[in-house]
Amino acid sequence: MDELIVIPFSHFCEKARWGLERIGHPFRETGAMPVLHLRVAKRAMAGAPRRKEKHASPYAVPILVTPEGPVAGSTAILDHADPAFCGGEKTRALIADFDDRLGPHTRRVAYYLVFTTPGAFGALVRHNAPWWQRPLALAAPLVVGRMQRAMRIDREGFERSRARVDEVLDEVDQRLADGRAYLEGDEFGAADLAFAALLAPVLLPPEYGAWLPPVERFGPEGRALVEEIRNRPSGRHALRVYREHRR
Ligand SMILES: N[C@@H](CCC(=O)N[C@@H](CS)C(=O)NCC(=O)O)C(=O)O
Repeated sequence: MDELIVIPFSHFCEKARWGLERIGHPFRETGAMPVLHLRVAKRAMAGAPRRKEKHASPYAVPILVTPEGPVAGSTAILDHADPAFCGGEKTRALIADFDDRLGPHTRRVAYYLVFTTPGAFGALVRHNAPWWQRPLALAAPLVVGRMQRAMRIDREGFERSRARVDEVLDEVDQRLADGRAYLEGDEFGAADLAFAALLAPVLLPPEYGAWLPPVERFGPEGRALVEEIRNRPSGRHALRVYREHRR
């Protein structure tokens, strides 16, 4: 059976996991915490051509390990499982745009909120890590420091990324303004899945495929941010997509 290597709470991993489940492609999941994922990913990618990722390292997850070799990247994984799943050119362009302009920025915003909330990163580890990686929670300050540097997670980055998320949400609000039920019309599709998964770190939908902190855990700034996103048309759309299509 194919093995999906993930950082369990990562939203790009959620996109792949949700898509594979929907397609009905059998897989088992191997989870690793950030930084520890590097070893697992390097082993999985051994011998494969080096990837160039715009917003992540060459060892970014998700990676699907298949008998034919590793498949890296959420969309490539879905294509491997079902070449028709991501639809035609227009849908693919929309998904690629969410990958590029939404995912990296929701991640930075969410990590900033987690890193500035006492105990939140440790809780993410304790709830999501395989048992033998749980002691990592004790080394949280070291791991957090490394992640902050690697992903430029600071106040300035948070504010810049927050504005970028809003830009994409404005566009999605606009797209939904004609009353359509889904991003591309009447039917749920891969673009809805990608959008909802990549927005999830700042939406915190209860149906998410890994443990995310409940909104009450954050301070006033984080709670207000999540509530604001949940209450705009694009946020309501993603919440509904989770409620009606995640399981
Ligand atoms: N374009 C990639 C992005 C994947 C990505 O950014 N993965 C992040 C987790 S959200 C990661 O593995 N970061 C750690 C690293 O880059 O080593 C995809 O669609 O899968």
